[in-house]
Amino acid sequence: MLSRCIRGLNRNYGVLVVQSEWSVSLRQVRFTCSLVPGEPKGPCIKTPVPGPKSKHLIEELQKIQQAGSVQIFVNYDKSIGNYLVDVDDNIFLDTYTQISTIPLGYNHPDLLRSFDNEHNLKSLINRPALGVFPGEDWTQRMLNIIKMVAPHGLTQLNTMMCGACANENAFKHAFMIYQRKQRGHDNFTEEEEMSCGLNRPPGSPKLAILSFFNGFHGRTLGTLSTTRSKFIQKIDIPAFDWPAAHFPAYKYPLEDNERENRDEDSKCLAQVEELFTEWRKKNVPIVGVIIEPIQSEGGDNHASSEFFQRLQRVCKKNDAALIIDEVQTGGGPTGKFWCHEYFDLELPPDIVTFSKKMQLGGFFYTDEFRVGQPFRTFNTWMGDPGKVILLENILQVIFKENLLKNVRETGKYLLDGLKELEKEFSPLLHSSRGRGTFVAITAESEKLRDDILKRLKEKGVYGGSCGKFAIRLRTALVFQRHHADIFLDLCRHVLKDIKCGS
Ligand code: PSZ
Repeated sequence: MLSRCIRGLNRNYGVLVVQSEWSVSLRQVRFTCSLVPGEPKGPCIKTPVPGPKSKHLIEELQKIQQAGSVQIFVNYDKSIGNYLVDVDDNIFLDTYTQISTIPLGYNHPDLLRSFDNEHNLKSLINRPALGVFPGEDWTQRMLNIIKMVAPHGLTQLNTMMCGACANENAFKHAFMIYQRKQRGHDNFTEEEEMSCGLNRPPGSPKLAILSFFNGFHGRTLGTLSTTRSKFIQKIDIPAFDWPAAHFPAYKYPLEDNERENRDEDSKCLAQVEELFTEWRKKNVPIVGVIIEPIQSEGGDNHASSEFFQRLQRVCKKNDAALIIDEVQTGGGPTGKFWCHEYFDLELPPDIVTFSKKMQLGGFFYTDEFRVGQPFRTFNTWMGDPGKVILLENILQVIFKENLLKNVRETGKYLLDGLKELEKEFSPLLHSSRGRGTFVAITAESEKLRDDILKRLKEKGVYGGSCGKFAIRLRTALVFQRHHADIFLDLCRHVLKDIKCGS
């Protein structure tokens, strides 16, 4: 069926997909067991991308909103496992998974059954204001999530709507807890109560959150002040005047640049320390530091365990909350459930935020970061029981099928493959890096990076970009070696085509 599809493709659009290595990996694929039943054997492209149906739908949507970011319209009934099917019946191997959000691939059978049970269906359709009227099983569901995946030492959990919402509330906890420590108790003065209505101190105190250049923490008004990856995300929006430090920029391969990279850690940490001192002098203390375990939108920038351990010590010394933003890294793609588990921190982080693969936003935190009064961490929905039902099922599949092991093994295979490509096509590509299947490679230029991704898409693979020059993979946890073979083979084709100028 696939070869028919590919022959048709060549005839109609002149896209050369079939070459020798490609056929070899397809033969291998045929005998490989998939973690999601019913997957096709490989991608299959029948029209230019976007195809005529997608194009028409994009034009219709464009009439009612700026839809310039929409690439294709998707058929979510037909999409399956690691394969995304568009409305023109093109089948893509999806290595980007809705910006890293689909843990078990599309239409996983265990998730399709989530609402067969009447109780679960009723939990879905009667969406409660969770801060006021939770259902009888809500506490048990939260306890299940804590038991299964709470980061070590973090006993408290609040769910929210999205990643930005999680970070926004993490900042608020850092501020509220800092102020409580300053006062020594939980009561407010009349002056504080009155001045916050005017957005002025002492009720609205001058406090800061430190973030890192190239970090991404969301687009809501508070988090946007800590997001520093692309101007288009920030321009025209008023921002808090908050400090930023440099995130380490490592030289690759890591094993050949150990000393330089260690010096880079020290340079960045010295800057963080200086900022703490400077802002204290300005009477705007930094009370929280937010950081991604791997800077994702900003270019898949990694930092060493030592860097994170030392950063935690600096935070402790300055009485600032360490907020680890696991929105993109959390839920298993790095091969551990939380990426910060790799860092061997001396103490648990104060707050860990999540969203994406976890289905809804939220944050885990220590007892110390519990707020004294109700109605301070609050909004209408504060999460969604329907999403938590999906999350419980997802976690069960992750542990039952040992998907973190799959991620580590496939990830190693994928990274080795990228390193080979890097050698073969030097200097077009360099700096392959990653943990688990959370991998990236840097292209020689932005133009080349975009060209590779465009050609991959035309051959049936959706990949992602990040930073200025990087290609990143954000596969589902059910991405296996045979999927990696398809990705690597098609990359090789694309690079050969680019090299010989076709
Ligand atoms: O352009 C955008 O708005 C994008 S593209 C990818 C994201 C956002 N990622 C979201 C994200 C994240 O990667 C990290 C590390 N922290 C926070 C967020 C914000 O999550 P959402 O989008 O759910 O608000």
